[in-house]
Amino acid sequence: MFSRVLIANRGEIALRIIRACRELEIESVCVYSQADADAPYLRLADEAICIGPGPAPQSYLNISRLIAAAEIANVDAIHPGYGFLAERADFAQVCRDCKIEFIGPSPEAMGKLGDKVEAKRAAKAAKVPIFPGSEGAIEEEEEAVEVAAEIGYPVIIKASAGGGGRGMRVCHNEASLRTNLRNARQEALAAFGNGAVFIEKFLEAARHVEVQVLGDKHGNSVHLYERDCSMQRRHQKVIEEAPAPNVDPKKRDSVCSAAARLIRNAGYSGAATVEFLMDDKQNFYMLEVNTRVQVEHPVTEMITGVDIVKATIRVAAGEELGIRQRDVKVNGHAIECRINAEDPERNFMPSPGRIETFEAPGGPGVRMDTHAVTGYTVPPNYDSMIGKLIVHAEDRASAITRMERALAEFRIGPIKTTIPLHAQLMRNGAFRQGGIDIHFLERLLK
Ligand code: MV4
Repeated sequence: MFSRVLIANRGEIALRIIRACRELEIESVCVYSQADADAPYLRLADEAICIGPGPAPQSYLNISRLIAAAEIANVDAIHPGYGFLAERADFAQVCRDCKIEFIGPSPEAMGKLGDKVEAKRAAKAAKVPIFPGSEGAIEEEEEAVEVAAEIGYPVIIKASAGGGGRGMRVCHNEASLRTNLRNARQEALAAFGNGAVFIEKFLEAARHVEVQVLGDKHGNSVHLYERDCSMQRRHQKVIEEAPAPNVDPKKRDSVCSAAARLIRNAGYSGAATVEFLMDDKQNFYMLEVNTRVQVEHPVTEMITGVDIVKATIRVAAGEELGIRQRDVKVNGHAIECRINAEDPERNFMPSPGRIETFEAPGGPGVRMDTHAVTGYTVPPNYDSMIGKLIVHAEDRASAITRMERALAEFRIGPIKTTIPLHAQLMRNGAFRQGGIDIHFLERLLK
């Protein structure tokens, strides 16, 4: 096992990794930017190293500074968390070249599953359901027109290197396909340095269902069932839950097994999420693979009892997963509300600043993953998420009641947060039924 791990991240996920290291009796070294110099979680690490000014390109995204810190601190491994450098195959390769273990997949596996065209190819070979569309990247405009005629409009153009909804265009006829294709290529090249685009059938209304998987370096892989993340705004998830409500058990088992097969075939080690859209007949279509630990991993931890962050560290150190698929059971229901320093009354305008009041909820079945405390100042430099409130209960209805109770206990001021929005959503009839689609929240907010 590792002796020392460098955490190349900040905020709640840095703290989550510090805690995992402590429980594994590994020393943690946390890097921070000048904007985070006063953050209280840094004192919970064994060592903290300033790597530069607030702007991420000069700190959390700066590979040479991170490697310098890792060399000085003499760590065995680097945990990237999520965001920043977590899905950069070039960073994983630099770590390998410097003989520092990257806690995540190999650069090869990351490169393969992180590219959407490659991931679709791998999915097809592993019999993971995908949308009908072009075989690989589009080379000629005429090829796209032929494929679209075959699968029928509407179709969607996506950038192979894109993610989180960037570089997508919906086309309802041949003329718009031709125009959009030229623009999409240019945009993809400018934005991602890779002009490869592909097309597939566009699905209007759907649910976002994603499968959590874990792999090790010995060819073992398991799935930890699925999450529903349909409650989102502008491709930012707002509420996540596990398991996905109202899904047929046979369809669930088939899509979850398929996801585990995909990462096993790719020789993938670490945590991955295979994202799907699910239509109203509960057909699944893979969207993409996220090659990292995700923000919403706690809901899966709560229903399966598996510590996903510890698992990523153990498998990176070469240990076997030690989890048999038949032993992974779903226990009850978990819901996560993302607490953002934003004003839902003012179009989600960021609300950074000093937190004067911070009274977090507690009691049975309540988990708070946050680095915020009374007196903490939310810096304006980064993502506005300041924490996650997670509840676990015996069933979905009880979990909703418990979340309402926990949200009512929560006091944060004077900064604005998304707490009032969550309280409203917990009372919403469609949400309470289970099975809202990915456009629900944006329709509601209009
Ligand atoms: C789609 C789609 C409909 N049909 N693909 C958006 C983010 C990226 N991961 C893929 N996305 C979509 N791909 C086909 N063939 C609709 C979306 C989409 C979406 C997906 C998941 C969660 C929220 C979304 C919001 C708008 C569009």
